[in-house]
Amino acid sequence: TESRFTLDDRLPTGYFTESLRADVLAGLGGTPRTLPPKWFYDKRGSDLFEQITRLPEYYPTRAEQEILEQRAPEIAELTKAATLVELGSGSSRKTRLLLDALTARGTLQRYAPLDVSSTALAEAGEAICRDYPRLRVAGTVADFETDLSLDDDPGPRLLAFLGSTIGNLDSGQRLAFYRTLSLALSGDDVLLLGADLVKDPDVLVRAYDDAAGVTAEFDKNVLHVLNRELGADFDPDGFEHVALWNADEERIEMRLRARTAQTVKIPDLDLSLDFAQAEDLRTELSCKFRRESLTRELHEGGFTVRHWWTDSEERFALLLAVP
Ligand code: AVJ
Repeated sequence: TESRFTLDDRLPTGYFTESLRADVLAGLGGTPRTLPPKWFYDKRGSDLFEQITRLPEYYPTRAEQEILEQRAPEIAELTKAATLVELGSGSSRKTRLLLDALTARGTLQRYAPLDVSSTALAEAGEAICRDYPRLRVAGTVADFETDLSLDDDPGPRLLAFLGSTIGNLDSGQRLAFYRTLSLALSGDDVLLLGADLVKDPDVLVRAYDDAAGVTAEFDKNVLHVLNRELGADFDPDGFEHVALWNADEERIEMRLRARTAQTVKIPDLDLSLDFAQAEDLRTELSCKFRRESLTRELHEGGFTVRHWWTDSEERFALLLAVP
């Protein structure tokens, strides 16, 4: 498989430590205190997320899978893609539905996953290389928020951004992302975007605060990451996992709420943080979408929505948009 598999590491040296330090300085000192969700995903965090996708309460993965099972052949026919680019590829279960359909259609030459984790890319890339003997796999280690250059992949390109990861961005970040992406794509390329939809708040809150406590562990994992990477002394048991529905912004907010007043030291940053009792540290936004407003914001960002598919219960949407 060696010759069909390449891995291009485009992260600047010291990227992890440097951007973690910058994010912690910017986010933990402010009010409200925030951290970007990308720091959840070390080895343990990625394993916990895999467990989340199998929880009875966490419907998005299954709903999106259902749509892809139904629509992958149609997507292959509509796009006739020569390259499947995947942002934030993670586990490849859903990717394979697209690879199968595009392989059957006979147009696919290359799979180009882009992720910040080189180990995740290497593992998933090797497996896909093995299972698709005529496919070239060209992985890129990069942070899609800062580096989106899609270079010389053969077109038409199908750019998949699945799992409603788009919901992690606030509206300003989403607009910037659409604009960069629409400029990077050419006329016959398409964007395939997965988006979780607004629904009963109880269903949403349960999806982010499951009975088994896996999401709570996932949330607190970011504190373990800060302890290990920056020498911080967070006591994860000193914080309570909270998932709340922000009805005005139509988003789930995950927070870690200090159980008691406490001081946290981060020696590598010369920081000492005083948490009041019940003070929140916001660890993730998970925005939920409606057809009209998502179509409108994509349009502002340079995309026209051509197809909109949902699962049978209309919990999740998969859309195809062109620049
Ligand atoms: C991977 C960002 C799509 O927001 O649903 C799952 C992450 N957080 N449970 C989401 C997540 C808590 C997930 N995304």
